[in-house]
Amino acid sequence: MSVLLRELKDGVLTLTLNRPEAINALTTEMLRELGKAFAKEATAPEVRAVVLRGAGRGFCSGQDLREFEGQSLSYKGHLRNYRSVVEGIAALEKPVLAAIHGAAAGAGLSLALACDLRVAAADALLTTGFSKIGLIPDAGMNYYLPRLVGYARAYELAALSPRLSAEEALALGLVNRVVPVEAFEQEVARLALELAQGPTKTYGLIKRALRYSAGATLEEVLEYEALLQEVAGRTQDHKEGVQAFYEKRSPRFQGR
Ligand code: T3D
Repeated sequence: MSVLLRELKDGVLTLTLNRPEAINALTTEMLRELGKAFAKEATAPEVRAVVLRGAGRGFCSGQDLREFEGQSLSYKGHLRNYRSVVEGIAALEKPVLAAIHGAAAGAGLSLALACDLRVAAADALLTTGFSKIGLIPDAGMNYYLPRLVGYARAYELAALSPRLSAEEALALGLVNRVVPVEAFEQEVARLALELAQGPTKTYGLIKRALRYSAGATLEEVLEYEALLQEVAGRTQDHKEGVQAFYEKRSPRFQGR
């Protein structure tokens, strides 16, 4: 059985981390598969949204702490595998949704934070976890965590590694919404389909604009968004959206 399951349905590519016996602890093989999936499969035109999730009882317990047992690990080398995944998610001009149930720990949480949206089941447990084993956050967490929750909270979460419930994570802004366990599958499928039926090119441009704004001045953002709006304004989906408004109906976006 593959360590990464892929399913494409109705424009949604679902990537499922598949080592449930270790709460989907990440191995080199899994990271390479994920890197390929975001760089290649997810870029196919028929894919209009991506869901990242875990098999079994949790999302992901972070790096497999048994993979390099007894070896002296070159972190610089090893972290390149994470980098490919995190950069792949950032570069993908399509929405990426993390569906978090059960535990999301360490680098598993890093991957969830690198996604564009996070839906948590009410049983989710989020923890940075790194400091508990004497490490600093990695796999992009130092970038995303302070941007999501601010420096002081990021420091606290990284240094003390508390175990956050889904509701606590929601209050901090780490997840977008919390869904009862019994409604989780349905809500993830519903939201993923809504994204896959949206104006895909525009979603890509939104991602570009928001990412650009993280390191830009107001003047630069105003300049850049005008440039991107030129692109959005020429999409078929923009025409369709306006036409649907005139005709008082829901738009039928094709992602073009
Ligand atoms: O050293 C490096 O490689 C550097 C890289 C670092 C990047 C990181 O991600 S650091 C953070 C690594 N992750 C953790 O420290 C989390 C470790 N796991 C936990 O804290 C807990 O397992 C959970 C909170 C995630 C879930 O707890 P619980 O009680 O629901 O499950 P469990 O019983 O602890 O785990 C179930 C099985 O999964 C168990 O296996 P066993 O004993 O039944 O054979 C456990 O050992 C295994 N497992 C859980 N996490 C990992 C793991 N195996 C390998 N690596 C793991 N990270």
